Amino acid sequence: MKIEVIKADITTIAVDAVVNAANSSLLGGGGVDGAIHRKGGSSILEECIKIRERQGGCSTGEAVITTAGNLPAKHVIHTVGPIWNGGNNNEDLLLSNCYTNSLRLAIDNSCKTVAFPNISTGVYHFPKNKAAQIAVDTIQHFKQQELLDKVIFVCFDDENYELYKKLLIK
Ligand code: AR6
Repeated sequence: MKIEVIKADITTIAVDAVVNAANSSLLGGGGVDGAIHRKGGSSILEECIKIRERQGGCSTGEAVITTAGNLPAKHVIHTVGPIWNGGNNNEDLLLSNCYTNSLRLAIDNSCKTVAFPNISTGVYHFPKNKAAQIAVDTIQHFKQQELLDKVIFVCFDDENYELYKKLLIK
């Protein structure tokens, strides 16, 4: 499994699954979530609403999958990152779970290429340096790597891009 880092808008990436940094309502919001719903169109929200009716949203650290609507990707995996609350509220494990559970769901849906945004580092205020370390560490230690071809970390801001490059390009 290859691991890459790029600086881009995740709504432009043609992979089997792009991951969305959603909230537990699954009803959309700002940041990357807003961009995915805006560009992907209403079919994504329609499926999110069906998932809500079935299971009542999505818990922190968990993930659900929908169509990608008009996006170039095939699927959107919606995961809910932890809101940073000082660091003693299980934030690290919950963030790591987002990456692991998203990849498991990708594999269950025959996805081979997956693109991640920098989950929780926007509105949810997870420290970027720590979040990048957790993301890279979790992906590098993922147990079923042979079932995937490529994971791309899609950074949107320079700070995250530099952090990920430092961790990945040695
Ligand atoms: N492509 C890639 N990354 C992006 C894009 C984009 N188009 N837009 C923003 N980012 P955030 P969170 C980066 O706030 O912290 C929403 O309202 C951004 O620079 O989107 O997990 C949800 O509904 C940052 O590094 O997500 C939730 O309520 C990263 O994406 C809440 O925000 C994550 O920032 C989730 O907060």
